[in-house]
Amino acid sequence: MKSIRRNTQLILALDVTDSNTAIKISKETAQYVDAIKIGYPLVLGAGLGIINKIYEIAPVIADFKVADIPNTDRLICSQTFEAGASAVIVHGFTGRDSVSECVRTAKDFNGDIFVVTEMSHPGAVEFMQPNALELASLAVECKATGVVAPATRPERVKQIRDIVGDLTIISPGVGAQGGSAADAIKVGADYVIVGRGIYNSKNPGIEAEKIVKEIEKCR
Ligand code: 3DU
Repeated sequence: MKSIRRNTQLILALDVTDSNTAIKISKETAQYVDAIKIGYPLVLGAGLGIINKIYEIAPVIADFKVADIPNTDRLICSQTFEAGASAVIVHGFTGRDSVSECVRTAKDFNGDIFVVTEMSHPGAVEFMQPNALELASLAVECKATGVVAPATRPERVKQIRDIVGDLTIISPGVGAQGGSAADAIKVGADYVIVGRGIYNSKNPGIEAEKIVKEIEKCR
């Protein structure tokens, strides 16, 4: 299985809902992204087979925010890895047994698990923010590959970095949600995730290249 690359530090969030558009944008942006993150919008629109089609273009992160009992989590993760995903995003609030089961399942496929800490939208301050640092610790304890942390709150990415050490931080919220790629990278994100800012633009390739250049300046 292809691992997520470490070249540009940009991950495309491909939340379009039809297969042809998804493939077209994947091809246009492939040289600028280290992985393509897909989730329910695309899989519900195009079917699970879309994972394999995109995998031929770039490594795929399946953002299914898995949040169930360990047995159900195992079934969801194994189906997703079998479909060709290189990584699966899971919630941590379900507890260590559920997260550990996801990590165990990922190992069977040589895949990665990323645990959500604090989400990037305003509502995340209600229930997620008070628990985000503990969720970050849980990801370390369960030996996840990394965590998802909010580019909309760089100060939180910094705090989460202090907790997760050398785990990988992937950071959504750049562009449409108001976060900046440079700020997120400067405070310790390994990758920024950008969706609408790229796939809604007239020329997704050019937009992706712009963000990559912005990231390069921070190195
Ligand atoms: O706002 P954008 O269009 O750039 O998309 C961001 C993507 O990242 C989108 O797929 C969303 O579901 C996902 N995401 C967050 O935005 C925030 C999180 O905390 C976790 C995932």
